[in-house]
Amino acid sequence: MNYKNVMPCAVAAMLGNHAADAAETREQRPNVILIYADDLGYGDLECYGAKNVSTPNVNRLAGDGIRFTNAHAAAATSTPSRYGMLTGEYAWRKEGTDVAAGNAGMIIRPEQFTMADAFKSRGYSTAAFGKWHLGLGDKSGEQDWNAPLPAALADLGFDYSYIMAATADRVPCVFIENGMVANYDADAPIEVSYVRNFEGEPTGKDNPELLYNMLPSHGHDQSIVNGISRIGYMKGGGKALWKDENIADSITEHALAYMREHSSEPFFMYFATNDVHVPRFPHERFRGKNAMGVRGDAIVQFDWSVGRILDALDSLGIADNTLVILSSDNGPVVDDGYDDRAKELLNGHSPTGGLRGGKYSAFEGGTRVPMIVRWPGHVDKGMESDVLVSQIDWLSSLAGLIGARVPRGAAPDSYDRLGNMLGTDSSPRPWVLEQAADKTLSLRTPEWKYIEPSQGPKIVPWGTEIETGYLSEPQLYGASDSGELENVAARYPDTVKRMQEIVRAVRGNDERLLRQLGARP
Ligand code: NG6
Ligand code: CA
Repeated sequence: MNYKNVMPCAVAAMLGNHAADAAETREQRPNVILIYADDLGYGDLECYGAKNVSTPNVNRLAGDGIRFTNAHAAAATSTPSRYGMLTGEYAWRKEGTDVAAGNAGMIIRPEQFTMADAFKSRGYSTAAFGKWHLGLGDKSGEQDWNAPLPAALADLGFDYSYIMAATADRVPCVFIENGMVANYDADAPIEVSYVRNFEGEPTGKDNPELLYNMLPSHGHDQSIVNGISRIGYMKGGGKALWKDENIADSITEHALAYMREHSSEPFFMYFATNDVHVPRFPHERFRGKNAMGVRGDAIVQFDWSVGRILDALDSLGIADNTLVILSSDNGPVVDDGYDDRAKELLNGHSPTGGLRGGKYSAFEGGTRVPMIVRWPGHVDKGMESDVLVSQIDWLSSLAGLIGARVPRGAAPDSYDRLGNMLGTDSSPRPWVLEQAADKTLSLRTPEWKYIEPSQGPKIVPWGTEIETGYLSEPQLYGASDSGELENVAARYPDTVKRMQEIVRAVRGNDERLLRQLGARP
């Protein structure tokens, strides 16, 4: 039995009922809200055992739904993970899907089918808020940030968007609303370059005296906005420039306004927070209360955003008709390039919840993430599931839920595993595939974790001190060895061979081989 209910009740009987429900709900069109945190680790929430931080709103969500303990992002960094989740195609299949610059051109191309397209095709209103990090405009480096961008989220199925182009540590430091800089300041035209600085503009490297809010620890020494230096160069922006302390408020308020406006029609909302990515600079009202310093404060700020959304669902009377999914794009990192003392102040907290590695790595810390699903009346309350699931399946599963048709050839890596998501089917996905920062692939099954041989360095080379998990020979760890400490590849050559064959079949898109191996999800 893979499902545990923390409340004593007849789980088996309920699963039976739910199987029937599942068929019915396929014809329904609940609102769907995807709350997607940035760099939030498997162990970073109170209901996942976090120390020193309380996350009452996320606890409430988990208490009303299913908390997954074996859920995986498709990649250990943002851009490829989000690409996979929103398109249902592994990012390593496509060039140019590594961590994107702030002036990257649109990485998901307009003709590609996305999760938002699935919702649109069924008459939903759709919106995206917060971190985007999948490129904007037609071509990298050629955007005119002072005019509407020719290729933006509307081309990917989002009717409305209020987003950050990349991450808070990358220029341009402005919100973009429906393809145009929000609050645009005509007196301060915007220019962006990832190659050279603009004449006369200060940088963190040359003008550290201007860094009144935060200092970099590695990288992040280029243009200065709000007393914090970033990756990339920008000029102008004026009153459109964001203040880091207001980012959570800004995206949350925009999301709430959208929910109010669309509460009487089915909507899909992708709510991608800036928390808890660097630079961590939460609002004053969250500051100084946490033993872990700003990283803890950012987790609390994330929880606050979650609470605002849940409260809005209640006050609008649409909570029962809304499926909420909460997760993270990749595993955690402590020092990710700013001197915010996150590492010194952990005070016994393990952001990965004891898993090895972290963001960027092939070890479990890179891709095992929190995942909570709530849908009152359809998903049982207070459940815990250790079923193996991957974000790559969300597109097809949600399409299945609302009766959307995935066009032939689209979302090639996404399988409809709605039953896992709603807790009606406890059979695990036979495997999930995970991509590390250098594209080393790992294969996780319920019993094993295999990491393919690769040549990279043992430790992430740019100062975060995370173990990559790269090794020039195959690695195999038993599922019970959750710390991935004992490589047993030499002892189980047949298992290694089988896992390698599955990886080969997936890489080669070889459905027949997958079937032969009895490993089709
Ligand atoms: C790295 C950045 C890191 C972070 C990451 C992307 C440096 C030294 N490090 O290159 O700070 O921005 O990229 O994070 O520049 S992600 O969560 O968006 O993938
Ligand atoms: Ca991330």
